[in-house]
Amino acid sequence: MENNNTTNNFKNNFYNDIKQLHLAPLWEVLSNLVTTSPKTKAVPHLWKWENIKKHVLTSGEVISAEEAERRVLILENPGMKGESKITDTLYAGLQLILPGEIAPSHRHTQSALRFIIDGNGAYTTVDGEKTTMLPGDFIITPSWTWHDHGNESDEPMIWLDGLDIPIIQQFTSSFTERLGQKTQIINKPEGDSLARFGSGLLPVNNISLNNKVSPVFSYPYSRTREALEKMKNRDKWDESHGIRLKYTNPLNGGHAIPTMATFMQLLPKSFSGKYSRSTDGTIYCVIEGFGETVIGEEKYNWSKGDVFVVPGWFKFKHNTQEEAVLFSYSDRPVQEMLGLFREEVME
Ligand code: GTQ
Repeated sequence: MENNNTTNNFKNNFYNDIKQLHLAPLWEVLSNLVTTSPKTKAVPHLWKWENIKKHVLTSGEVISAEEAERRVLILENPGMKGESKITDTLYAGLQLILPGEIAPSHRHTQSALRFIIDGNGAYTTVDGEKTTMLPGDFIITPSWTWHDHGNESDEPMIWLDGLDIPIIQQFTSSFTERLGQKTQIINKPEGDSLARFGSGLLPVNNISLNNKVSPVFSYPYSRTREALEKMKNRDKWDESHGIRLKYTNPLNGGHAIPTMATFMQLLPKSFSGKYSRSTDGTIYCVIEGFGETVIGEEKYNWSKGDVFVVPGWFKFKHNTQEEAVLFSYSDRPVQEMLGLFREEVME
């Protein structure tokens, strides 16, 4: 008895002493730190366009784009409330620009992508070049490029914003600046970057082939859709992902954005996909069609404008009623660079 007490006191003293010195015993937390397979607080979730569109539009009556700087409703993962994250490493939001409004020019070290959901012909200006936005278009805002958004059309425009905010947070590398003027100077004609870099040709001179980010700012849906359409009758469908293309940097064939992989995929009518899983939690946005994604054992029924998230290492499969087209993004490039990316098809 006496001996036991002595041992207990000895141990308690040890734990108290080390705590005072900001030391902690690994043996109490090791199995939570180094897990046998990925663990995340993120949960699967589906945001139905028909339920959220009206609230995005109402945000236009609550605050102006200029006052808000960016008028966005964040898509928060229900498992990570208040963290402004949709997965552990990525952010998503729905941004609204009303006719006549301008979201003033700024830049930041976070990279952004825009996937256009609704509206007709608002614009974003990136690094001196204006780009008109149409549904299905994919537009990038590389790290530290000036960008402002505006709407000279007569309809509200809503798009999905994807940013690497949590990654930049992890690396304490967030910087931002405001230009101090609403709009930046436009010094290139519209379509310049696409003409120069997005036609299967590259300028011969003065091009650095190891630029980490694509020099193409805008990947119009018309071209993406045509590529999928041409491929669908000839190519073998992937048993889990249908026909899936990745947006690339034409300088090196890598991902368009260094921190975020971006994809567009076509699923045929009556597709019944095989379960698969991968280490990159992925955000999907529906641009055409109807279907469902089964995440774990739970079914998520989707249609145009819906956004859903599949957290990393959750098994999932897609089924369709109609032919469907899905945009998606994840942190895959970072995992690939670090040699961490894994995926598997489940039997
Ligand atoms: O459009 O620059 O959803 O800076 C969040 C932060 C959009 C933007 C967001 C941003 C932006």
